[in-house]
Amino acid sequence: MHLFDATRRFYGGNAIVAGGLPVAVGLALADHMNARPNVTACIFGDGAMAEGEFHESANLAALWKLPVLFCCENNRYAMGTALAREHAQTDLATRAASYGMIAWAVDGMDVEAVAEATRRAVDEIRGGGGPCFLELRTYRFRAHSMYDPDRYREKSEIEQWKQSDPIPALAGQRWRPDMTKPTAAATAAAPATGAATEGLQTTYREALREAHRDALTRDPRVFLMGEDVGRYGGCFAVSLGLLEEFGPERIRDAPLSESGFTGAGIGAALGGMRPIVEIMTVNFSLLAMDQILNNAATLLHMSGGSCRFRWWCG
Ligand SMILES: Cc1ncc(C[n+]2csc(CCOP(=O)(O)OP(=O)(O)O)c2C)c(N)n1
Ligand SMILES: [Mg+2]
Repeated sequence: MHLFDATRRFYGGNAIVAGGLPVAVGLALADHMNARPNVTACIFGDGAMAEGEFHESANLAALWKLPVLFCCENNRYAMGTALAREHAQTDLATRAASYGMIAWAVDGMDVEAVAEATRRAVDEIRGGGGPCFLELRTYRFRAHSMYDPDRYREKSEIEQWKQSDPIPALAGQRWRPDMTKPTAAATAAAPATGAATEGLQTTYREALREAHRDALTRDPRVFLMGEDVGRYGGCFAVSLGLLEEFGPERIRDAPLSESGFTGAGIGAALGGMRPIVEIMTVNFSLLAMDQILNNAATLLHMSGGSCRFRWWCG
C-alpha cells in the first residue's frame, strides 16, 4: 500500500477501497488533455465494485472517453463476503459494459490470457475509444489479512481452486512482460503576469470570474471542472461566459459525482494539470470528503514526501 513512485507514474494505493479510482480517472484526464499516449491502469478488487466511487469513475471515464484500463481482480470474496452476497449482478464485466465501455471477463488464473487481454485492451484504449474494463476471474487461497480467521468458506473450496494455481502452471516457462519507459515529467509553469487590482470596486462574483479568467489565460494547464459550470454558467453565475471563451475541454461540465470529479481533480493535478474543482455549494463538499481527507491530504506522506500537493479552498 505504501509503494509509490511518481517518476514511474506509479501512484500507489490507500486504505480506502475504491478511493484510488477517481484519481486514476484524473491522471487519464491529464493525459487526454495533453494528447499524451499514456494509459492509466487501475487495479482493484471485486469489493470496490460495490462502492459509489467505482460507478462515478466508470461513468466519468466512459463519458469523457478517457484512457483508463480498469482491472478488477475478482477473487470471489470481499474480505469474508462472497460475491453473491455482495453484488446483485455477479457478472462484473456485464455490469461494467453497461457504462458503454468494452468489458471482457478473463480467466485470471491464466497468465498468458491476462497478458493477451491486457495488450488488446491497451490497443483499444490507444485507438481513442475510451476506457476498457477487464474482470480477471481468480481466487484468493489465503485469508484476506493476518487478522482474518478465514471462517467463511470451506477448505475443500480452496483445495479445488488450487488445481488451477497459475504458479505451478508457469513453472519451467520463462515469461517476460514488455516493459515500457516512464514518461517525462510535467512541463514547467508559465510565469505569473497578474495585473494590479488595487482600488478596483467589484462584486464577489465578478472578482471570482476574473480570477478564473486570469488563471485560465496565463496557464494552459488550468481548467475548470464541476456541475453546471459550462452551459449553465455556474450555479451562482461565476463561470458565465467562460465556456464561450475557453471551450468545453477547459470549462468542463461534470456529472453529479462529487467524489468522482474531486478525485479526478487530484489525479489531474498529479498528472501535471492545474484543475479548479468547483463544488456547487458547501454542503455537497461532504460527499467528496473521502477524496479530500483520505487522498489529497495524505498524498505527502503516502508518497514518501515525493508529491507535494497544493490545495486552496474558498
Ligand atoms: C471504504 C472502505 N470500507 C471498508 C474497508 C475495509 N476493507 C478492507 S479490504 C475490504 C474488502 C475489499 O474487497 P476486495 O477488494 O475484493 O479485496 P479482497 O478481500 O479480495 O482482498 C474491506 C471491506 C476499507 N478498507 N475501505
Ligand atoms: Mg476480492
